[in-house]
Amino acid sequence: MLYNIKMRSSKGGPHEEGGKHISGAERILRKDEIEEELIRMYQRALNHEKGSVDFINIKIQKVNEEDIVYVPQLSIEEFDVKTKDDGLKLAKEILKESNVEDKAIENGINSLLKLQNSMHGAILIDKDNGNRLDNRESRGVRATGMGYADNFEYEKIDKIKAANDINEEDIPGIHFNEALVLASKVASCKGIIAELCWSDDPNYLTGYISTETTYNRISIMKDKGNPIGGRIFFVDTSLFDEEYSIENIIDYLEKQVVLIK
Ligand code: WAQ
Ligand code: MG
Repeated sequence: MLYNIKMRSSKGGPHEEGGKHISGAERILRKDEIEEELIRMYQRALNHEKGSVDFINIKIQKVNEEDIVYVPQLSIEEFDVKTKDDGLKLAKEILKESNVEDKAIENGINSLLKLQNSMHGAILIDKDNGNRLDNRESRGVRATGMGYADNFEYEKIDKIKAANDINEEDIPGIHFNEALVLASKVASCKGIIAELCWSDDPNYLTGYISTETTYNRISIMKDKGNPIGGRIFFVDTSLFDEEYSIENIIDYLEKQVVLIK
């Protein structure tokens, strides 16, 4: 039996009452793994570099085995750049190689650069003309329901944590692991051809461009201290028809349970 464990924390009240989002996390785990994870998520919510929280929501939800889709993990490429400008330039090149048109690349990157606040989820953009496709405004579309089929990757992280007595958020690899799982789910969605992301954690400068096959990590995508991050999912609308539309994509992102093998 598997369970989806989700945490979200905010400051100034719950998210739905206008509180500021501080952190969120989710894992899909076996029953015997849940108890420990609840404590970890609680500690993580409390100890975030973005500040103290006054609202924490932790949700546990059973996952039906028959609803699970298994997808491969993206392969990983790493790029070291010296400046944010070099990072963004490389990001544009990778997007272009992945068939995203110039206009959409420009709109995508600019819509993240001009955010006044971080969104809760991602912006969906038409990969040909750069138009925004979702109507979620400042909330965006949040991908949920993903995890590793086997949790050994997380266990590795836990060992590092125990050995070094550090906070979950400061663990080398936690951002990376969670982003890789998210990007692998997003890439498995029919119609999404690429994703662009950088963190909203002020001191986490690494971002990525993922394509249908590869997670391209770029060492610097934003200025140190910048608390605004975001995600863009680039969508190929040419395969839309009566049976398949943006609603199906949003449904898959928000609801389909996906485990990474
Ligand atoms: N679905 C859609 N968008 C999301 C989700 C989600 N589940 N979670 C976060 N976002 C959006 C939201 O706008 C956040 O402000 C933004 O992404 C950044 O989220 O070393 O830490 O959780 O290879 O801060 C990437 C590089 C780190 C990792 C990403 O994102 C690496 C990161 P954060
Ligand atoms: Mg963050």
